[in-house]
Amino acid sequence: MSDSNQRDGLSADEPNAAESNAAEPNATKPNTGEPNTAEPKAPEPLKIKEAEFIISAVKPEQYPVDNLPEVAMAGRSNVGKSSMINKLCNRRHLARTSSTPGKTQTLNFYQINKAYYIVDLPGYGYASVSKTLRAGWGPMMENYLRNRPQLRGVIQLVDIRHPPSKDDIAMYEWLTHFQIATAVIATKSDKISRGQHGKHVKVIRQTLNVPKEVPILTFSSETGEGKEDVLDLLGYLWGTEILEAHL
Ligand SMILES: Nc1nc2c(ncn2[C@@H]2O[C@H](COP(=O)(O)OP(=O)(O)OP(=O)(O)O)[C@@H](O)[C@H]2O)c(=O)[nH]1
Ligand SMILES: [Mg+2]
Repeated sequence: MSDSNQRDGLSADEPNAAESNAAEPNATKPNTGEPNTAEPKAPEPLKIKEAEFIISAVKPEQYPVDNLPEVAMAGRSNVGKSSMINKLCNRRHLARTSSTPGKTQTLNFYQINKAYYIVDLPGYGYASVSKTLRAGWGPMMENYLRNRPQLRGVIQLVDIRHPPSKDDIAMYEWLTHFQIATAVIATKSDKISRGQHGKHVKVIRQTLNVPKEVPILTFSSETGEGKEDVLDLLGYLWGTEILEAHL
């Protein structure tokens, strides 16, 4: 697919921004690379009542065919993608987590409320994941992100403690380049004091060059901080199909 693979015109009442208490103005919508033109629309408050692991896919033929809206979780190995999925779904062992980086190496599809998918992507940026494996899932992930019409957006996770890595920057630039709606979540927020959140989020925003209208939420899989905001964000992204139909 070419650069014309646009998911534009997204707009809705937005989830609360993590840095709303910080020095920066409220952030609002995921980055689409395009101006928002649709009328704002209030999202339904989202509750995850059912979450089911469907498939660990390594090729497109294995992706679900039921045409439900999908949101994918991207981020460095070990940043907490699988842990976040578990926390959002109130399930301890739905997605496999590990303190050893590189646990998720396939595209794992979780069906939510029989209506949506969350897709757990392999983590990038860890040398210990063998080159052969990376060579395998790099193109697989790229192919998925560029050629999956059901994909409504990507949530990119970064570690709140550290400035984004080169890989984080490359990932965010790549998503922006292909005009994939992208929101950023600063995770492991329990690891630093609340008073420091705004400062760290600001560094993340500057380093990734995230426009001020794009939300950077904070989240912790340990404490559940930010869970409601992330659920709102998911609901918003899944719902963008309806808005596009009205353009
Ligand atoms: N303190 C704290 N630890 C976390 C948090 N989220 C994840 N972790 C820990 O970080 C480690 C990695 O978490 P995973 O969820 O497996 O990370 P991942 O991004 O899925 O990693 P890959 O599958 O390798 O890409 C585990 O030991 C988790 O317990 C968090 O919010 N706070
Ligand atoms: Mg994982």
